[in-house]
Amino acid sequence: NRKAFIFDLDGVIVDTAKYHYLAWQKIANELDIEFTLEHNELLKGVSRVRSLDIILELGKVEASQEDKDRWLLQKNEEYLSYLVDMDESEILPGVYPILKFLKEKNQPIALGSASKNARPILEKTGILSYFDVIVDGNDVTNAKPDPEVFLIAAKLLETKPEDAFVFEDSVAGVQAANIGNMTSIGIGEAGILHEAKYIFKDFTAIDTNFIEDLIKR
Ligand code: G16
Ligand code: MG
Repeated sequence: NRKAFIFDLDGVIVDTAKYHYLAWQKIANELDIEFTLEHNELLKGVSRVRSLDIILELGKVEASQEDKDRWLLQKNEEYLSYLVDMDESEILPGVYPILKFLKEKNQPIALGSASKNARPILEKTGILSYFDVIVDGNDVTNAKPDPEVFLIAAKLLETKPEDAFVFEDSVAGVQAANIGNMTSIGIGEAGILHEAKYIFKDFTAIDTNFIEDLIKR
């Protein structure tokens, strides 16, 4: 069967989660809302609009759509300011060798991200050409844990969901893969990502034998 390898972006390929965090923290500060790293887990893999709602809920702040739109714009501008100098050095350890291995084995590769900034990040880090298909925040209506983003990716790669493998760092993303009937591979802490079928602390912990076994299934 034709397999598909679907990668989340933030927290899997690049460590942009820290930039999202810094940008949201700035908004939260201005609104006098306490926003910790623990709160930030709730935002991982979650769309920009939903992220703001979660922060406002944390602070029990009610806001007009106008205010929300302004903060969303402000957050994205702050976030983009961190991306200006981004280059291949920001690719997380172990990711590049796995991408290369999959390419050598002629495996279909997709990006499945909630971010609307996915394309420029892949361009800046020099790995855009590794992806046969890119599905991002501009293409989906339902946010993770809805499996839409991964289902579209599998479909475009002409692979059945049960033959697709999803690399994810967020709880919502792991759930999305599971709900979509795909094999979830958690990248991060086992305590947080316990719903994933497999869990690795990062890509340096994944060896090519593991990938080879997935391809042969
Ligand atoms: C990412 C991040 C989220 C972020 C979302 C939207 O998703 O994990 O924290 O809120 O994208 O990003 P943007 O504001 O750039 O559209 P993923 O799915 O790549 O982890
Ligand atoms: Mg992520």
